[in-house]
Amino acid sequence: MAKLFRAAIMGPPGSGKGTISKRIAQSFGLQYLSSGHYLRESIAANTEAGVLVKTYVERGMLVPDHVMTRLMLPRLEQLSDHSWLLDGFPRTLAQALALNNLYQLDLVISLNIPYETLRERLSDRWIHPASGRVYNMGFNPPRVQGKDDITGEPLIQHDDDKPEALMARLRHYKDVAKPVIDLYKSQGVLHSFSGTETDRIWPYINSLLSTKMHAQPSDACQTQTP
Ligand code: G5P
Ligand code: MG
Repeated sequence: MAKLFRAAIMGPPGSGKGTISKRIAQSFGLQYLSSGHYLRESIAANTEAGVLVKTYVERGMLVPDHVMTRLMLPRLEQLSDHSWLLDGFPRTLAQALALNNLYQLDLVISLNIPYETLRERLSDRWIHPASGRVYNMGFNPPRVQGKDDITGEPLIQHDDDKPEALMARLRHYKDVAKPVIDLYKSQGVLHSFSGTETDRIWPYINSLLSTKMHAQPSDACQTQTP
């Protein structure tokens, strides 16, 4: 049996984690777990935890570590025979250490995208709430403005993409991510990608994954796109 492959993708809000994760999952058959998706699912279910989570997400604040680890780690336990990719988790050093106690990551992708690019992208992002399909009015607009391509239902904007919450998310990201990035750098699994366009970054990530998934253990490297 092929060795299991465990990866995570990090980056500020709007850096393309979701877009790139879906391409990785499709191209390499990894199970894809998005922290934002599970949080929104718990908000939609209106459980006690969901009501609490909503108060953080709405304000663009990080959900407490113990809530996040309780949300994410049991899902990984159910995937013990699968290769997987985490999007948006771990976000803090406490989360990374909790994950580290259970699993050694083979690869961590870190996306470095200029602030102005992030701001433009997120203020243009619209979602189909029932399916989670994401549209961008410039990058991948819906066929009919304001409507989901498949169902024709109305698109909405996340509360956490609205200007005030967005500023708070971008401000916090750097401070919180630094020790996590340092941890993965010290473990030799971190690969960083810089650029303003997902389509230009993707070929480098695709080629890295092709190499890593066929040749382990991985070596430390800082991959920079031109
Ligand atoms: P999320 O849901 O994890 P964020 O804040 O990390 O949210 P987000 O918004 O989901 O990040 P992304 O996944 O990095 O962004 O990016 P994306 O969705 O793929 O792309 C963003 C937009 O740009 C899309 O419209 C896409 O189509 C477009 N786009 C992509 N590439 C290009 C391009 O090349 N050009 C152009 N023009 N457009 C492009 O987390 C939400 C909240 O949950 C909590 C926090 O409160 C967080 O704010 N949370 C956690 N809290 C604590 N710990 C954790 N681990 C948490 N995880 C989530
Ligand atoms: Mg996302």
